[in-house]
Amino acid sequence: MFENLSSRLQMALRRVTGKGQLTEKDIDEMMREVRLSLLEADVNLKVIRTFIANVKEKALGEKILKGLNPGQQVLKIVSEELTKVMGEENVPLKFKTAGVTVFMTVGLQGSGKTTAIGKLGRLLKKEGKKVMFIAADVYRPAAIDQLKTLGSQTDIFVYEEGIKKALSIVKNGLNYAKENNYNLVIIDTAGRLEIDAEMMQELKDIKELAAPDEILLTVDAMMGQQAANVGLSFHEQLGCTGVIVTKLDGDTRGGAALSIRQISNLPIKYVSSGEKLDSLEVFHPERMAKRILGMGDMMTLIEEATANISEDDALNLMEKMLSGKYDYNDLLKQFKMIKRMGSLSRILGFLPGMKNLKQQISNVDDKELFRIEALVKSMTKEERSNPQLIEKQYKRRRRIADGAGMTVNDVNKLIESRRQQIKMAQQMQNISPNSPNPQMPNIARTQKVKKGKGKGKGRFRY
Ligand SMILES: Nc1nc2c(ncn2[C@@H]2O[C@H](COP(=O)(O)OP(=O)(O)O)[C@@H](O)[C@H]2O)c(=O)[nH]1
Ligand SMILES: [Mg+2]
Repeated sequence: MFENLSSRLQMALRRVTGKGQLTEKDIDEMMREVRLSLLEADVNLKVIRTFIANVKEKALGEKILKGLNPGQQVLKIVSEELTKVMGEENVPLKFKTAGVTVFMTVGLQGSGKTTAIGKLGRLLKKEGKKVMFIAADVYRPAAIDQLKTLGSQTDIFVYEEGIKKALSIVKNGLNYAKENNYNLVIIDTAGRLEIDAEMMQELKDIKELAAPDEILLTVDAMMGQQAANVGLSFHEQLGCTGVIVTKLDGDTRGGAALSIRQISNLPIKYVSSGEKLDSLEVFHPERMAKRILGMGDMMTLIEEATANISEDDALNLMEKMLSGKYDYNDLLKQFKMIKRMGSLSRILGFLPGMKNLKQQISNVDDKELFRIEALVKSMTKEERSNPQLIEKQYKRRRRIADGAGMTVNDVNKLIESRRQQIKMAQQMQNISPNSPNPQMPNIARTQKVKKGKGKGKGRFRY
């Protein structure tokens, strides 16, 4: 996400962050580079001008230049202003307190409406909503099939009547939802490559009939500013309530998306960065700014971790590592956790300073996970739970390697990485500031607290 912009901006900022003292000239030079990187990312000109003016005004203040750590302060200012460009804070979706909440997505054809519906439905269903989709893109039979496929993947009912009048499908669909106690309906509408009056009228009619709580405009980040502007005419005519920026994984530009908030005043509510169902994220401007500037986004990572990994699992693994009982079954379990959160490279992207590393190792590392998984699966039950067996016997290592189509050397590496994992966990435990007695593992005390208060089930502490 924003990979190019991110590395350019970080480079520009490195001019000032390492310095003990800053001059106006330093700031000017840095800002020239910042401006270029924003231009290159296709951020709207007006947005760039305001951004640069604001950062300069603040950064050139006496206090900053003469203060402690001026570079870090400038970084903070850039981060705050970038946050402002993207809209200060997340604006959550609106739900009715009773009855059927209705969302509709609008946007140009191919901008990602249908895909976004599948992802959003999946997320909201996880949060406990009873979700139903209505297939109201009736101009291409393939569009209905696409929604039905998404419905079956997410186990969400799709109301459809094939190719009929969109308005009557929506009407019948909403009645069906009421009768069957759904509390959230998302309507998939048609788009065109260009805005046309007939389509717009149909959308207006659907809006009037369904009185949606959210009209979400999908904007394709890969299509640049021109497309963003065309997309915005939906807002002028329909009064949208929020934006879903799609295809942020496409990179190169994406700056158009960054400009949307300023141009339209519409809040970005979600961002999508892939074709897979789990690649939709709630948009938090501040966290995104930090991520772009390489300052990391631990909040999102922690939220995702707590949603996908239970406290018991995490504690259990940690305990096993500390006692050295961590075996190959546990290793597999950990991979499953990583997979539930997307991929290793995705996780790395959230960590401060990991962006460059991520680019270097991204795909390689996810492949590595699969290779290791294959090796573990080629072990017998006994070998998985008793790591010493394979450490002692070459014959076993040979068999495991052959079974997985790899070499004994690969098995040796796996043995070594298990050892390293245990060693690292033990070292981290010893240097933890919360551990006054290095001999006494933290984990034991954490568990006591947990039992005593009985709180925080399903979450784990940091
Ligand atoms: N790479 C990538 N592709 C996406 C994303 N969202 C949607 N797509 C793809 O974009 C194409 C058009 O999406 P679709 O949902 O059918 O757009 P619609 O015409 O607006 O409904 C499909 O091939 C999707 O798989 C995304 O975030 N990243
Ligand atoms: Mg569609």
